[in-house]
Amino acid sequence: MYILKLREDIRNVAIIAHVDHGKTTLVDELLKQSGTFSSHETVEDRVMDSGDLERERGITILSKNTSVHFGDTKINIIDTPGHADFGGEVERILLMVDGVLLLVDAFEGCMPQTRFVLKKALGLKKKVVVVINKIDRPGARPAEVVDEVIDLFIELGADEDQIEFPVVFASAKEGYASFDSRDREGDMRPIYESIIEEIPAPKGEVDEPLQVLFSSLDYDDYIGRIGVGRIERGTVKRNQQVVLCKADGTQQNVKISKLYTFEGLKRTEVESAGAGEIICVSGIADINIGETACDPEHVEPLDFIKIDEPTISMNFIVNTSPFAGREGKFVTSRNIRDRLFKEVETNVSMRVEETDTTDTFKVSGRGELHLSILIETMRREGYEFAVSRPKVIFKRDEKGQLLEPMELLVVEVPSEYVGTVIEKLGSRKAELKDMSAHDGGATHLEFSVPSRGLIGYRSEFLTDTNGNGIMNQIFDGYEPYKGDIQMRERGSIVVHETGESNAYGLFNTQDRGKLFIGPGVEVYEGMIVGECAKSEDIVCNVCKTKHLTNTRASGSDDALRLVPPTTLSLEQCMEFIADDELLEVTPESLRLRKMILSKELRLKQQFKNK
Ligand SMILES: Nc1nc2c(ncn2[C@@H]2O[C@H](COP(=O)(O)OP(=O)(O)OP(=O)(O)O)[C@@H](O)[C@H]2O)c(=O)[nH]1
Ligand SMILES: [Mg+2]
Repeated sequence: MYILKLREDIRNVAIIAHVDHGKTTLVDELLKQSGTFSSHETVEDRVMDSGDLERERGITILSKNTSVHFGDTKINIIDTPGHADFGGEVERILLMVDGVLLLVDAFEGCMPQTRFVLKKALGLKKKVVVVINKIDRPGARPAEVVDEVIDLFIELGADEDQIEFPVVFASAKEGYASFDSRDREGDMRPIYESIIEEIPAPKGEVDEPLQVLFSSLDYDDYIGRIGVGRIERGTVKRNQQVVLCKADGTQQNVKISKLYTFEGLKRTEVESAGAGEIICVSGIADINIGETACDPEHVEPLDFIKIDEPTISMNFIVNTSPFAGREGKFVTSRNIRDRLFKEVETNVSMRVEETDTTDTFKVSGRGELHLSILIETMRREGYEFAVSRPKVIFKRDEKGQLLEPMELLVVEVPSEYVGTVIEKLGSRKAELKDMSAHDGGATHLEFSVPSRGLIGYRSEFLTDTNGNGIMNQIFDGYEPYKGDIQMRERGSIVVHETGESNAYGLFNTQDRGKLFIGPGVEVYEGMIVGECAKSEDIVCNVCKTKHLTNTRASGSDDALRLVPPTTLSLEQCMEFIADDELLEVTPESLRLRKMILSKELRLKQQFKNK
């Protein structure tokens, strides 16, 4: 039998987990303790979260590569995003590695995304090392969490080999790890050792014909587009001619002008690299994810896994508000079109479609955060546009039956809120699947709920539980349509005429609901400045000034007590808007508006609809 050689000097590992379970913090520690940084270097926390939005929000959005050395072995590490909306990333990243560290929070235990990423890893037959992290947390329950992980492996149909997983207990934050759950000191050595002993060395012959599978893309202002992939077979050299096999089956002759490997946080240029290595290449202008670079004499493309389909979509529309073009640099249909189509080249689980109207594009993604990150990125780049209410993507089965996306929702709340949560979710067609009480008074609830029903629920949930609840959701396949859901219970407070809001106008409006703006804000007719306490929209004059009389009334404007306005975040705005409303996005402002700005025309439209 022919036995493939192993690259004993390399390990390729991805770190996977539910959001916030400490992946990026663990990478920090693995970098630090392997001596990657010199002693005088100050390294910021979560150094791999290098994007602006990543740092601001404290979440990982794009997976990133790094490497550390332990003894004679180079460990290539890929930090992955934990948020469910970026799950598409994780899946293809797994193709570059031979094993994973599955992190589970010692307090929270297994969460929806733990299940999702573990399922993918097991499905691709990757070796799993379980790391019970945050062991330092008060209330950490490592033994119970290990049991939960075992149950999860069984439930996901792991084979016997897989179930024999090694476990390390760690505090990424405090910088120690141990095979004993009682230890609270030490260093990261047990993690490095587990990687080297448990995760198989990559297989591959350096003398065979070249085959590189690209699973990720990067961009650099100086060198342009960069393909990140793993050498499955052979050796690649700088300036080598290769045949690039595209996803559509076509082939292209290209030259790899430069070649890099990951060393710590940097890309280091190398002359050549052999099977088992993770590399970056530049010089291929239109390289895409899923493509294989082959030796021209042996063109054998590798299979690429199917990326999960989008479940939610919204329209990106040219801004037509009276304030259009004031704040943005890129405002035309052409600008928006080009930017959106550029996005989908690298953002693989996103789709963009043209529509019947040239100024509207339908953008589909894996969830609200997936779309809101794109919106935020574009506005920071100087784009201005409007978006419509996010809608879930329906499908039909073979028999023509309407299907809708479902979510598995896991809620953790103090027991006094259980009633409200169940009731609210019930009206959103959620079905309670599981309920159990934890020590310390928290109740764990699991629901199956239409994705549709969860749009806009998060802020309601936070209010209902006074911020004491945690909710996590994950896409859970398509099911037959569950029937109508009454969406927003309240109407909007709509501006009567264009002008500037003032204290008097706002004072006279604030009893009607919750205001989103304070005085001194420029508004236009048809703009939305608050949520109405009633179920229908009301039109208010927030720019109205007091009639001047000869004798100044005793209470001047200063005496008008205004309730502080509620400022909505981008996600809250997206969740707030109704079907006949839009969110206007510019580099400086987020404005809510009716699609039809004039009250008269809105009434006519309503009349027609009846
Ligand atoms: N107490 C404690 N906190 C930790 C530990 N590890 C990470 N944290 C904290 O948990 C939070 C999330 O950490 P991250 O490293 O960003 O988590 P992540 O898994 O990379 O998150 P995503 O990439 O967004 O999925 C941060 O506030 C960390 O400081 C730990 O071992 N103990
Ligand atoms: Mg992270």
